[in-house]
Amino acid sequence: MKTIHSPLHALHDGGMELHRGELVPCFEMPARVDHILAAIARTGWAVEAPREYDDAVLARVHDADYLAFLRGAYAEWQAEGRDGFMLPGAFPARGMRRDRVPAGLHARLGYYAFDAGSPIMQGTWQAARASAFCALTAADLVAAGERSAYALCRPPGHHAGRAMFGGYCFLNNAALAAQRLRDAGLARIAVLDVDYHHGNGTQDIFRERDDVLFVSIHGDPDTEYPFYLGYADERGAGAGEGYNHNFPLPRGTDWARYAETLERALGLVADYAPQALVVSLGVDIFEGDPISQFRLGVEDFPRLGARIAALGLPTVLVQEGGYAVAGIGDNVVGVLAAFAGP
Ligand code: OKP
Ligand code: ZN
Repeated sequence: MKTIHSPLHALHDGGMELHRGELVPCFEMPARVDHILAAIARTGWAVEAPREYDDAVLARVHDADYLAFLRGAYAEWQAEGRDGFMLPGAFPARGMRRDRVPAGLHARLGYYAFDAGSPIMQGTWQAARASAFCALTAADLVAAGERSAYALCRPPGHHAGRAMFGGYCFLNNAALAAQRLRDAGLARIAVLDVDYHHGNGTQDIFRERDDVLFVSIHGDPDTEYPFYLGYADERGAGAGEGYNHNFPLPRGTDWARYAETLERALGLVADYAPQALVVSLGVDIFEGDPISQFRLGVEDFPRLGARIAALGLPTVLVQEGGYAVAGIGDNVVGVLAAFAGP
């Protein structure tokens, strides 16, 4: 199985995030990719650079005004004589205007963001585009007949909405991959999100659609980020009603508990009979993860991979979270091994 990777991810580096009331260095750091690449190098699997795509491909999932904001925000910041990284401090919550995009840079920053945990810096746009290109390239490979491909995306994507960034995510890599598969003529795509955090962006992007099924297993949003989406009663809307399934699980969930829920989730995917599967592969379900609360051990990731691979579907695996940096490579390769064959 091919890994699609771009070194441009490293241009997004060095910010701070507001984490539960404290300003701390971002858990989402370039070293994550180094560890994944090192583990992949030990397997001998091929690593390739992504293809290039124009903004029209990104606009299949994201609004044009949002893409323009991401593209130009840092230059505007520099024009104000600032450097370092940008973080928003105010957001349009209930009772405030969301129907107009304000003019000022800081006002727009909060308008398009949903948390103060996702700094934008000099290289963020380039890194986010390269990350999206990895997912799109992996989707193109699978559309062209490969059984599976792994997009080593960084920054991650599943929290990014049509016109919204947050949770370290700017462009929704998994949604772009799913849309790319649709645009290649595949009729039904399933997205299975196993990251510890609910993929609110992906859910929202496909909420009213029946051509992309979204199934997610994650920490209960009553206490776990992103808090305001990911509950079991969110089933999709309009034509998409019944094509969205959330499985929130409590803190402390171990493999035994996880595996039961996984079977139900996989059953929903199988019943949908999709032409391809996109996996939002967050390995922050690992017991050693510093910001997550499930208890999967290193030995559980090959089990997870084997269960997903047993669906027998053409599969695009898209890297999402995983912040136990030293263990991230083994956990990712543990899942991928089931797809790579003997
Ligand atoms: C991204 B992914 C809130 C910051 C909280 C965000 C965690 C994002 C996880 N100010 N941290 O799903 O692994
Ligand atoms: Zn996560």
